Amino acid sequence: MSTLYTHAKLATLAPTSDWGLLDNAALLVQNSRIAWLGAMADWPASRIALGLQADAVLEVDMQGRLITPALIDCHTHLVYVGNRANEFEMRLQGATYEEIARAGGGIKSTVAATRAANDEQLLQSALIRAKSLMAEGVATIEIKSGYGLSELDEARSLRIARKVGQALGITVKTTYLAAHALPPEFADRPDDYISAVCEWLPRLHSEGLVDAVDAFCEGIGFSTAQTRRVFEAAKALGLPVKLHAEQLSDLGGSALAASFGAMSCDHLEHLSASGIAAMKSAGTVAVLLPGAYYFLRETKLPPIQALRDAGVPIAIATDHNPGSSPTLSPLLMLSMACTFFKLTPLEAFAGMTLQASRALGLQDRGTLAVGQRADLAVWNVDHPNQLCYPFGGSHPLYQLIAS
Ligand code: DI6
Ligand code: FE
Repeated sequence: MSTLYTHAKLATLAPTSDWGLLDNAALLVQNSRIAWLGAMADWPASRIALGLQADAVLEVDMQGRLITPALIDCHTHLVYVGNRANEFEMRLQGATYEEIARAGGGIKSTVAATRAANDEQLLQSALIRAKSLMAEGVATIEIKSGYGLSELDEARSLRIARKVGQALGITVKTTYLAAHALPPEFADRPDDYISAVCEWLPRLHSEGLVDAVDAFCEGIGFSTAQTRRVFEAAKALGLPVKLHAEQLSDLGGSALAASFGAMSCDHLEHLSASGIAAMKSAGTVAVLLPGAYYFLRETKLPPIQALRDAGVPIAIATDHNPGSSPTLSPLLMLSMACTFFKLTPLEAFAGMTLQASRALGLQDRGTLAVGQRADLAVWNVDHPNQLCYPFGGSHPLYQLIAS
């Protein structure tokens, strides 16, 4: 059976300079793909041209609602237990994120909690988070490991990430982020830890657990030399890379990542002109994370205009994690991308659809076009700019259709 969504307004995002709005339109889904879209008036002739009998098409009246590509959250850390509200309070009293991390809190405290949890606790908490993202229109989620930091615990996190996708009928792309922090077993031996990270990777990859490889390249994370070793291990397996880069300082991680053809560099508040040029020539997407910018009370903005001028694609994601971005609202991120980063609503929305698909190396989603996956978000708004303008509690999603 084919399904035709009728009387809809479509925001196709197909011409990238524009919302690609189509009023009084219809969209045909066959075998989980968009098989046709166009004006309602063109449907009868198109149905015949497609060789479809009228009774082979189930018609669903959208009553004028807006249909967009489903959202894509291309940067999350969904698999962990616990919370870091205590560190939030410490930061409000003057401690910095870096000081807390250096004192053994931060990522390491979530690693301890995550290692102590059982599989069911870990899965259930990840499912609840993923469902919250879906409630705001997300049908593709990138999920990083990085709160296990041992071979067994990293494998467990990645397996749970895969299970989230299977259980909820959405796409989950997994990212191996063992190079996130130094676990206690390797205290003061970061190079030995990186050797272990590189050794675990082929085994986890052979289990089908890894879609991409990431690292936290930062003063409180890993150096560019250590990141390079992780990227060499990924390259040897043909795995794409991405990087947490230039969030708190400029180590030149973006240029390194670009030299490995990175799909994305993420955060980028301290990105330099040479980093931008390297990203542009490698076709690397800039993933901006307004939640972390807000929650860490950053004041240095990513170089948005320079990224725009250079033609580097800009994506937006939640960066959901317990330490620097405990948000589960992609729509709030769209609003913040506009208010903090001065993206236009179209840039922000394309950043969580079209550009986010590029950041994950996915060509089959992020726009409404024939042949694309029929991952659709149906909204109770008249125009997609209304998705970027309210902040908090707007609940505009009518239906998520995840193929
Ligand atoms: N950058 C981030 O935003 C998260 N990881 C990273 O490398 C923060 C992770 C955390 O604080 O738990
Ligand atoms: Fe992150």
